[in-house]
Amino acid sequence: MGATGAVGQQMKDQLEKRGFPVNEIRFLSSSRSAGSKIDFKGNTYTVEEAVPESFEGIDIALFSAGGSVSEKFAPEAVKRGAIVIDNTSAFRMDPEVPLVVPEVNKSDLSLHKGIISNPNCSTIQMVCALQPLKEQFGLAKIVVSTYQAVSGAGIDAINELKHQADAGFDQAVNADAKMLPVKSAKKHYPIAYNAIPQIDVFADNGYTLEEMKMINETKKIMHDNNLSVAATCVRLPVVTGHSESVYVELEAAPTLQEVKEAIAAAPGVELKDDPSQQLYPMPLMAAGLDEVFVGRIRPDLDNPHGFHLWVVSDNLVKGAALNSVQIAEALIEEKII
Ligand code: 11C
Repeated sequence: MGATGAVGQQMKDQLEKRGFPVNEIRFLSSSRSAGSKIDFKGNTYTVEEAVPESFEGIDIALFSAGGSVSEKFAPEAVKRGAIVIDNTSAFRMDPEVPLVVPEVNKSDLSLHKGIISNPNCSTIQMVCALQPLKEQFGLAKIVVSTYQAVSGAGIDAINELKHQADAGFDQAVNADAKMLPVKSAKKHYPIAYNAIPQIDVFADNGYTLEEMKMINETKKIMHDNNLSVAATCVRLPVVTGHSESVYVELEAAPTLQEVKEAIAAAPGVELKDDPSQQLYPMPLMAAGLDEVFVGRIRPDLDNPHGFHLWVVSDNLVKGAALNSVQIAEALIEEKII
């Protein structure tokens, strides 16, 4: 569901690339995109407009078409026997719905009641990097600042960045802007040559919803309501790949080498950290790749429990499509489906 969107296209690629066992597949969308063609494993499919009956006979329904679409169609899919893996925020904080990053809390899948939520992209990459530190040293506090790509806001936002960038720096301040910081906002700002410290709308507490997602989702995935988490989320003129500067305080006081070894051994995470070679992760080099890359690891200069990390991952891959497909794979591995 949402097959023609930025994440939907990546989901199709991941299913193909990972050899997911598919007997039959349906590509669904709103009426706007219905009729477009999608190639999958050598066959061409026509995208169908979703109706409740579209989910008859479906085992696993991957959703990424916006929260209101999930609210409308996910219960219809569940009613017809499907397990829904939903990549929207619609159900993430529902206590009845597992919110899963397989590297962190795969065991929560067994608690599902039909819907499983895929976390927000910026949350996923952070918890993948921090889970090994939690397991080995205990986590007390996280302060994260993000540097997020426009692809998180969809294909129209990517096109707007390209258009504004092509128009050049001299035109940047007056560039036509309709998509960012969020389409529904009263004011829009150009993203080319800019940095926008607002992702999604503001909550009453002065944080944006993106920041609150990082805070609340991290606590839920890590099963720790007492974990202290603060987030500042910023949009940059990067097409794909979210970056995060993470300050973490651990319960233990490990050495830098111990922290690096823990991160290097973590599933789905790659250590890319050698200042002598100017080696560190960057979004341009992470685009299209599966891993969460971590570098620039430094001990805090004042607090022996504190460490600073730089975490980069493709927000459409591990941050969305890959994580959803890994959840589907885990359902099979764990014999839940
Ligand atoms: C962004 N993180 O970069 C958002 C996109 O809740 O799944 C993903 C929104 C979500 O704009």
